[in-house]
Amino acid sequence: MAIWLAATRLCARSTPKKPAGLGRHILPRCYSTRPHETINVQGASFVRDSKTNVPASIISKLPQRLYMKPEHPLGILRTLIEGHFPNFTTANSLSPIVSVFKNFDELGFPHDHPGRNITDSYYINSTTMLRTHTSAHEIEVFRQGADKWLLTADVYRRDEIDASHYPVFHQVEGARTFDVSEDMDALAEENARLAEKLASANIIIEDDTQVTPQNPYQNVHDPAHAALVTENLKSSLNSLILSIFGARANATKEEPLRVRWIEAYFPFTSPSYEVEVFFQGKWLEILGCGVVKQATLDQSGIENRIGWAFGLGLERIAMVLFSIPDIRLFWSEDPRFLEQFTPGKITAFRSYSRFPPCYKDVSFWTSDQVKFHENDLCDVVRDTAGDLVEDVKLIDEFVNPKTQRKSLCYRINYRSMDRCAQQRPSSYPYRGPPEPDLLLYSYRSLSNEEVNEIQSRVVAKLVEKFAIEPR
Ligand code: FA5
Ligand code: MG
Repeated sequence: MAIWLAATRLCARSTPKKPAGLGRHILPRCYSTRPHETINVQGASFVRDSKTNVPASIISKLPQRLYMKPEHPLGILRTLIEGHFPNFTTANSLSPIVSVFKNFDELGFPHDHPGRNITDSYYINSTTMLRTHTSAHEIEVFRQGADKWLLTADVYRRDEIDASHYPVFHQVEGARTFDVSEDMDALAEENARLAEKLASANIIIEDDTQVTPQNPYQNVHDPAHAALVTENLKSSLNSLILSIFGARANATKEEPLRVRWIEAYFPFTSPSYEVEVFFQGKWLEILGCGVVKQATLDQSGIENRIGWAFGLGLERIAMVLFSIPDIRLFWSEDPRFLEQFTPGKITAFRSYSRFPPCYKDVSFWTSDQVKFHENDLCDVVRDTAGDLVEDVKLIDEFVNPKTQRKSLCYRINYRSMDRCAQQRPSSYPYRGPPEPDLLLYSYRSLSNEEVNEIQSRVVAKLVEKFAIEPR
């Protein structure tokens, strides 16, 4: 299931002001109370409106393009994947600023899909957003005519804060299409070859998936063709996983690499699947995929073709392959991180410092007037403290039975990854224009006073934006 489909923390937002003529408080969120101002994103100016919710800390990530750095773990992994699919056209420079239409509507996302919620996605305004997945470019790339392609890019989602979640991550999208009247015999032969190779490899593929009315072949497809394409999708991805994980996973005869296929749902594929890999004692979801909805190919002007597509997360795989314990490290500019990696090689990361954590709790009454969502707190925290925060957890929640007021207590865990006795480089960590909050960074060890100061800024912003009442 797409990650957004599992989202449960959905709620509407409101600002402190009541709209004229409406008897309820539902108004867009607080970031957006200045409708006539503009927001500048990568040199372009956009009119803010009620949906604008991209903070400066996120905008500062757009130019970084970590996946294009040959010596960066994300760049190394992208190159490895592109090497596995040598005949695929690559697209690596597509702008993360896309229309809402392209990210959602064009791919058949229903209007009430949770991913569209402003608590889950970053909107520049009502019509323009930061892409939440690389699938946003599927139709555009299919239209360019390549029948096999890979596309790597940064994607943006509002999310919680912990060691495996970051509001910016990277995906590789891949797709392949076939001419229904010409390619099917060759496809059957290719499938047989791939199956033979996988059968002799040290890999266990657990696949109990069925084609069912809930996850069907599409009516417009000849079931025999859809079966061939599905088989090709599965073999192609199993082969990719074997080549990425096979050596690193130290698969032995006794403990071969294990891959598990699960039925899934995406609005733009059918049948759809997710794939998990068993690594260091846990199942790790690494990708979503499926047979592309024919409507998507029709809109791309390739009506006579049938095809598959997948989207995989680079960070999840890179954390495993390079033994990187915290997703924030991918954004580190500390030479002690960057100098550990060599283009083309997978090497295990050696931890260079582990500063002690320092946690601060914030307890408050939420406002009746302004809706509060945990992702709001996470954005405020990231905007104020940047990557100094390791995680944010709700540790207490209750409703006063007399007043019905709700109290929440969050624990914000501050821990620097990179600090050492050095001056702050002028570019660290924010490359855009100076922003007072982000200047709180330094390369020194993180002191209690400094954390107190950051924490009081976080609380002040929560009061300002969400009318909370500290307890
Ligand atoms: C998608 O994003 C679909 N666009 C994938 C797809 C493409 C399906 C083409 C069908 C055809 P999902 O939300 O599950 O699906 O994300 C895909 C992968 O991105 C996940 O398997 C995971 O590896 C990675 N991913 C998702 N959310 C996060 C996150 N918060 N942090 C790190 N990686 C993530
Ligand atoms: Mg998923």
